Amino acid sequence: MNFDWGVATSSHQIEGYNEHNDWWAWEHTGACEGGVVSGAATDHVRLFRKDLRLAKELGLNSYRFSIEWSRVEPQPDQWNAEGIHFYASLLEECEKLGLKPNVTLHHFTSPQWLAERGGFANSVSVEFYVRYVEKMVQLFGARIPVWTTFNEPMVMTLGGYLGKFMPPAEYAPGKIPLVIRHLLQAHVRAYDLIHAGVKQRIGPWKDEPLMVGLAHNILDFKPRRKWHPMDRLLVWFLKRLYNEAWPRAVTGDAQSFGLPGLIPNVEEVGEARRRRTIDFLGINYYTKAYLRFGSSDETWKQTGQKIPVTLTFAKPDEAISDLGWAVYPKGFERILRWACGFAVPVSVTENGIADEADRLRPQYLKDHLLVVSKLCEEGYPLTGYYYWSLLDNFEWVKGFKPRFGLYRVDYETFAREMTRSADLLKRIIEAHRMKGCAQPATEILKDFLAES
Ligand code: GBH
Repeated sequence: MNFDWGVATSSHQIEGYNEHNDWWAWEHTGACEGGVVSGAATDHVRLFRKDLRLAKELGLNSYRFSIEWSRVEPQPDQWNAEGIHFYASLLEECEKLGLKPNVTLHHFTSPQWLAERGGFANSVSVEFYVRYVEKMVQLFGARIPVWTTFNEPMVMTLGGYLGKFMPPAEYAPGKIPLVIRHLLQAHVRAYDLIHAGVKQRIGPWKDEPLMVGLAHNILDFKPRRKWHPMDRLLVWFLKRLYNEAWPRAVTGDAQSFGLPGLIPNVEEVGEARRRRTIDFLGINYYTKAYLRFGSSDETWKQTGQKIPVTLTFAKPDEAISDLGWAVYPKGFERILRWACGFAVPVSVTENGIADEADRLRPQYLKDHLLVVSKLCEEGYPLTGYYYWSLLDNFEWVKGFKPRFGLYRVDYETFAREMTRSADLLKRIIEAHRMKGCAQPATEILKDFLAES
């Protein structure tokens, strides 16, 4: 069995100079913490060759990145040669280095011209997205073995229209069903388009089955007060809405995106009815989430509304990342077992920790890989593990402070520096190669667990 050992990145977080997307515009209104803007980010646009070599140095065999829509189509129907050339070069470099590309077509950012037309709240977004995907298939279809249509559609929707941590940052729950509907339509159309449009394959992965999927964020929800019926009810709701709705909708099950009394259900998307529209389910897992019934300053700050829901990512006694997210591999295990229940292969498309000192990351990495190895050995259909992220990067509304990278980035000089965790991952992969194990193996990981 093959296994994808990879790292994941996204265009806007590393490339720099994405001046034609909605995030860029939003950042310039002072929306991010400390008023920071993505600017040059990690200057990956210039340094990508070097960065891919850093990935290769770890012994990885796959790389998940995203195409920046606004870089290839800065104005509607105007295809930018330089932008297209950049992704062609990136793919070429992947081929040279033996890094199988897993290409995300949309990772939170939309062209500003689309945002100005209402973004995914407007039904024209579906047609625009489809045309963009058509173009990418035409240009790169022969060389891309793995596609991700959208990164975390649920996060994007709730962040844009409820939590206000993403553009358009409106409190508009009424638009949520509309946005989801359009994202689901766009996803299904893209799924069909890629399968129908890719006629001939070339390059090192031409014989691998063409895989089209979705990257879905999962939180392991818990009631903040174990005994509290309202907290428990919230957990039930959020599991259904946040964790379950998308995987069900793209595997032919019900499309129940609603939240009675708060968010109306999405009107059925006919194109998605009773059919599977993913070849793999990408899971992005970081942490757990506690839900408490009752409003808080935090909820108020985020939404400007007295919504009686408080979301936290750790209790006071738990080990936490620099973002305050609990380190919780147990939730990872539970989530992966659950995710494998959708009867499609599952790939961990993101898993990582913001840890500037690189103090918790080595253990985090080992514990989460151990979960993967255990499930692989039990026969679960896990096909890959992508660490988030190769480099420190622009962590959206939080700016550059949170550092997720296996390589540390000096934002003055753009120098990259290997962390202890990167070296650990490198040695783990090396040990697997030496023993001829394609998938993560508990036997091998045990040796590393003994290290402090
Ligand atoms: C992923 O999203 C992204 O795909 C990636 O781009 C990102 O860098 C990475 O994770 C690390 O964050 O209620 O305001 O506290 C993670 C999505 C981010 C969703 C935090 C929930 C909580 C926002 N999650 N968010 S808030």
